[in-house]
Amino acid sequence: YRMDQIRIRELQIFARHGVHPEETRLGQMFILNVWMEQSLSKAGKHDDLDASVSYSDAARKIQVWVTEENFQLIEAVAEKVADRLLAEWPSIRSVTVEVKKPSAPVGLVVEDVSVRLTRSWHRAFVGLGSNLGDKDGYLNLGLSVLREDPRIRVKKVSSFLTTEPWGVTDQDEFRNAAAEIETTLEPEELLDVLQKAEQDANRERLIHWGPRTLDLDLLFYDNEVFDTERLIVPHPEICGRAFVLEPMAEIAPGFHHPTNGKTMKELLAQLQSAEGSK
Ligand code: A4P
Ligand code: MG
Repeated sequence: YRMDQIRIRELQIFARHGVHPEETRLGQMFILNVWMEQSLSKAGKHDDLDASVSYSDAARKIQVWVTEENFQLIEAVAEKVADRLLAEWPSIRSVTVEVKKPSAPVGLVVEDVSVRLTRSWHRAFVGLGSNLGDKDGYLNLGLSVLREDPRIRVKKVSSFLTTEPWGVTDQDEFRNAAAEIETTLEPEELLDVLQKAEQDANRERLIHWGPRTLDLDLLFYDNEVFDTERLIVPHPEICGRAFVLEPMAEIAPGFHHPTNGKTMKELLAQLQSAEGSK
């Protein structure tokens, strides 16, 4: 379904973005169009500005963001405006930003040149595991990395569960958890954040082999299903792993696995009855 929108049209801002030295020296006019998607139901029905985004506040902030630093590309201008709007107003689910440059030094007659991009909050789930050292400390370290990233909001965290090692069984028991997050990052950018956190955790240890101090897996990203060189989403082993399904069933029992349509609660029950009948 389509969401309600607030739109700021043809906002004119004088700024100094561009690749050519004259562009940064002289400056020129940029024109922005902004579409902010959010539910306006509460604001509309109760005539309540606090439930909406003040377009004058938004326009003023955009003016500051666009002029406080100089970019080479209007792509970068649009990216920054989208990123900041999503961070500034939690009610905004998605923004589209168009940046037009009517006086671009093209050397031909053109009306304007422009870029337009859309950025949104996505719902994702991250699995956390540790079986070495201060396990809870490592899970908390992983969570704090997520919490500190302005492009990530941690919505829900499961309890920390003690689980038997799966796969290679002659190792110490694990502590596992799952977290529901919202993020403006694309899947591969999110993986970068997860892998950086794993590295940070491992760097604190002197042992460079053996069991992992912190394992962060991207379990789900919206309802997307894809398989790239770096990333398989949903994580391929979810349905056979109680240490993933248990914390998932705790925080999102009704969430449907996008490839088989079953909920986390159903998948956990299915796995438990299969294991029980062995
Ligand atoms: N990769 C592909 N898809 C993904 C994804 N959805 N999320 C790639 C994260 N990474 C993904 O991962 C190897 C590569 O997988 C990455 O470079 C990434 O590009 P890794 O974490 O570096 O390697 P790994 O830990 O050896 O593999 P993996 O698959 O994460 O290990 P497992 O299979 O998770 O095994 N038992 C219990 N009870 N609890 C546990 O947490 N964990 C493991 C680790 C074994 N047994 C366990 C537990
Ligand atoms: Mg992993």
